[in-house]
Amino acid sequence: MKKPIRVAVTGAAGNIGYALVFRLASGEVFGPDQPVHLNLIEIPPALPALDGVEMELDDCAFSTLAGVTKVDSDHLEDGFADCNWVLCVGSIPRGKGMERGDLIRVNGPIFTNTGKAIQAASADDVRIVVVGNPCNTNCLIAMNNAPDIPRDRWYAMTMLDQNRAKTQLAQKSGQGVSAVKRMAIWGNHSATQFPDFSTATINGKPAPEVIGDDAWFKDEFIPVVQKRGAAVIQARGASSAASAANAALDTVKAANSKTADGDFFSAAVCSDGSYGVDEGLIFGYPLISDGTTWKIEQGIEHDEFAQQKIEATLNELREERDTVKDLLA
Ligand code: NAX
Repeated sequence: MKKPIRVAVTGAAGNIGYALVFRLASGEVFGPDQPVHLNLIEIPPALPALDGVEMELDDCAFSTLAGVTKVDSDHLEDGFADCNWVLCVGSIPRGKGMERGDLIRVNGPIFTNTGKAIQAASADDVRIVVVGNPCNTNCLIAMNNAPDIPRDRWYAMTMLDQNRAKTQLAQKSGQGVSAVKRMAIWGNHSATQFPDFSTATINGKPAPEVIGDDAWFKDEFIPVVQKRGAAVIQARGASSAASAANAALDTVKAANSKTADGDFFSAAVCSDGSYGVDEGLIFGYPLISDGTTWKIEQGIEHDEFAQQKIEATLNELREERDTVKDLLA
């Protein structure tokens, strides 16, 4: 029997956690022959709910689930012990009428401890996906509190934005979503993100050519993608959960496999200075993975419109970084 892959999920009894852990256990992500051990982490008041999640995992009788370890968030090193993947979901979600920026000081401190504990306890090959918002800056905090972990191991999630954008393009063009490729999300997972339609293709043709309506891209597509999270909150009275969990799994799959020739996927990673972004910021880029590490897609030319959008989201991330300066070790 293969050695189990150990996956830690923080906030495992929350809405996203509940939509995430069963799919992790089912074999969907790492394959039908690969056992998975789940380390489920919650704050102490949520541990009874976590017992219920474990019971339901038992009741699924997944052949790929090698075991479950439940850990309270006061013992994070136990939670991350020997983990190959850490999915940081646990945090306070954005409520109705609340902007992500408001969350930054509430959720930031969770991630100093997270970074330290991941460095102290996780497996040598650990990779981390930060979902909890503000995810770019939470990832920045955790990464800076774990200086011994190589920087290419850290991802903040912009895959949900990529998936939202792909669907908008598919629906507008009347094509299936798998016809849409090369959909880049630049910058912050926030309302300033830049969903870059200029690189997107539909059945191999440039999306702007296929759709042929510049005003639609600028006046509808971009705002719809940027504000989709707020629209879901408005409609559901709660933030995106199933689609967010799906995107977290898509991120793990994309990072863990070779990107198809000519395509890329979106995630926010530690900038090496590409495209004029400050080195060390966690910035959303188009990435090409070899299954272990990634490269930023190079050579994309941005017109003035795109440059302004990228500058705006970059400035927001600089401000967020300045707000949490005291938390960057
Ligand atoms: P829930 O409130 O349903 O669940 C969060 C869970 O985290 C709760 O069970 C809570 O007990 C737990 N938790 C809180 N602090 C913790 C800590 N220090 N350690 C461990 N667990 C802790 O929120 P949910 O809807 O699941 O959303 C979770 C996070 O995802 C939020 O920050 C939310 O804003 C963020 N999102 C990120 C998205 C992205 O694309 N990056 C999209 C969806 C979502 O908005």
